[in-house]
Amino acid sequence: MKIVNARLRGREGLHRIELDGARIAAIVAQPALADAGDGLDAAGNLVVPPFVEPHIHLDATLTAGEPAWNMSGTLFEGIERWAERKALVTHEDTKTRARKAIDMLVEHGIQHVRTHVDVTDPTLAALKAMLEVREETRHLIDLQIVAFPQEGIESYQGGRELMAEAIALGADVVGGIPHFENTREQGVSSIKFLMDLAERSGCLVDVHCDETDDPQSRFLEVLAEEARVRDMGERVTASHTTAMGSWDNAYCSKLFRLLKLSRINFVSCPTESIHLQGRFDTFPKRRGLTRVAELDRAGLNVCFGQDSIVDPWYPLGNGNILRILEAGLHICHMLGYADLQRALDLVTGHSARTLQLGERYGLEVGRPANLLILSAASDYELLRSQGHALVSIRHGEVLMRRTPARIERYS
Ligand code: 17E
Ligand code: FE2
Repeated sequence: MKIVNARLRGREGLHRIELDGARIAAIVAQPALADAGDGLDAAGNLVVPPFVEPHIHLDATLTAGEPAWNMSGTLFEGIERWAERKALVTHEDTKTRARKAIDMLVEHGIQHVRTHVDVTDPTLAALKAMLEVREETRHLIDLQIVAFPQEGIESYQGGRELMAEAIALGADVVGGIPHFENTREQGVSSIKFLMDLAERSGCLVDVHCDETDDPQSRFLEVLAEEARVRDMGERVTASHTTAMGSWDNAYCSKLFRLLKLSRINFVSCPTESIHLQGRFDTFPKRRGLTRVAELDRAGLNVCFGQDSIVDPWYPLGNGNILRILEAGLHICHMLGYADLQRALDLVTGHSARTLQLGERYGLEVGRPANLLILSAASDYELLRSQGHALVSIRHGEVLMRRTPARIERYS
């Protein structure tokens, strides 16, 4: 298969991309072709590697209102409502809902996904279901499973054992939730425990860290320091870190030095955080997001995720990561010219680095033949037009094709 008239980010002119089975065989500059022949015609639009979903909870997806709605809109009520739904979770129920959500992701050009699966359940029913989904959907996505202790590692009965069992069963990533543990000390010891577990097992780390407006929540420094001394930074991710929006500049100026030394990754879920945070404020009201632009300017790796699709924490969502990108750029004051030129980094290359995809990702000869044809010729124009992935190619074959809406004008 070949794609012609492809525009590539950061390169002049148009290109032909040749796929040999499941690999990219050649990328060659070529003037515009009026007739695409037997090639797929990108028509001068961008061709990029697949979108990445670096942070989602597929085990909780499509459960909003079951059995009750989150009426306060807080993270903590979300956790309570989920605990009620979790009691009803079955193997088949989890698989059915996760498969529906994966279809939504696929339809928006996502081929790499990291999902947090709640392991604070003595039966580990959701985890066992998601391990099967990971294998059954390999033709659609590459799925990383995080062992995520929603109700705590130290604060939940048997939390440590459940985490270790989840990793032994085949989870890819060790999670955590230090700001939810009952005490500061438990938060700290949970991080030491999970970093030990990751080091022993060779797993990656992705911690829900400081997902609160409480400026006293300061577990990020603990996670970053653990990553630094163990030299594991690139394999470690801090998700949410919304308290950073409430920490003062003096603290952040010291903290950023450590963050840079540690080289850990960051995920922000802007639609989720603007909805869940700021809930204890009247006015002025905090935005409740981490310092995305500032992390980025400091040279740290930061990307955007969806977090939820219709669950106890967030009632909306349709799988479209570009919706998250658009909202995030607004909320984080990143609609300046320079940010618009490279906005897709936040849902492609930066996220791939967070997931440590390495040579399994990217438009380069020899790498997997996974790519998207988009509906616009630049990052800026894709955002402005609220464009889409029109074609998603995986393992050298067309996985998804979207026909844009057609508008008829009568005057
Ligand atoms: N659980 C959690 O602790 N935080 C979230 N944002 C979601 C689940 C969606
Ligand atoms: Fe999350």
